[in-house]
Amino acid sequence: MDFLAKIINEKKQEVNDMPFETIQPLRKTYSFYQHVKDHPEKMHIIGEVKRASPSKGAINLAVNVIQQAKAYEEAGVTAISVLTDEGFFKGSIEDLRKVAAEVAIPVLCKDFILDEKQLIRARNAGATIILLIVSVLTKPKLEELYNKAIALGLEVLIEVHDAQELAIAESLSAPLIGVNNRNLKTFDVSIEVSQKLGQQQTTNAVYISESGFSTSEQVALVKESYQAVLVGEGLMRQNNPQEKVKELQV
Ligand code: IGP
Repeated sequence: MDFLAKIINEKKQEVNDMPFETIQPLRKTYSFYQHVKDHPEKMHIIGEVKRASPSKGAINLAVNVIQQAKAYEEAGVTAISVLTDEGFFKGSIEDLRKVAAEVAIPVLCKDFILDEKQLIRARNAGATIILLIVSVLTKPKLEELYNKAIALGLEVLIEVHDAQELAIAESLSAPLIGVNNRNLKTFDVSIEVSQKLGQQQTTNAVYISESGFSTSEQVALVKESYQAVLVGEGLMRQNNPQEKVKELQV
């Protein structure tokens, strides 16, 4: 079984056991999409709080998530992503809740979302953006969750990894499209994935290149076709994440 299949197997069980929460008020912040459109001159950065990953093991297990997120915010990131998967990434919804309570900017719930219960849980914890990964959902399920998330007032980042998936995201007129440079089945990372798909964008979406960034030279490679980059490990391994965010701004 590949990595992704293992993750999804466990996630199905987790979601099964998850209670249906009552809906709490949406946390107030700006729209990530609108903010990027209003500031087209710069390369936006989404800083990710990521303790560990299935491919790398521990990255920064004992991180103080609030300190880390505040460092990102002070350095000028446009949003913060928090890995909430416990089994494979050692994150938690509590990590997201803590971060969202302490920052003013949009927070993305980074998880493998399969069910509406996860949308409500993310919103109640303070997320204003959620991730939907095309390769783990059927087209009808993707559309259903996309529409439910919008109805909940959430912004949706649709993640793709190849041209076929990109076409699906674009067919939904998704405002936020993420191209993951990492293949979730093998965990191989190549920024060329974003460069190649950069040629195939056909909508007015905000395009975000995700994974594998640790230098400003790498960020510059995707500057032409992408308005934002999402950076996890490259910031989590730094003693001074704030300095690193500034360095990556090209
Ligand atoms: C961050 P990196 O290489 O900077 O640590 O990658 C982010 O893109 C990655 O964590 C990610 C991810 C995902 C994790 C992208 N899509 C989906 C879990 C699920």
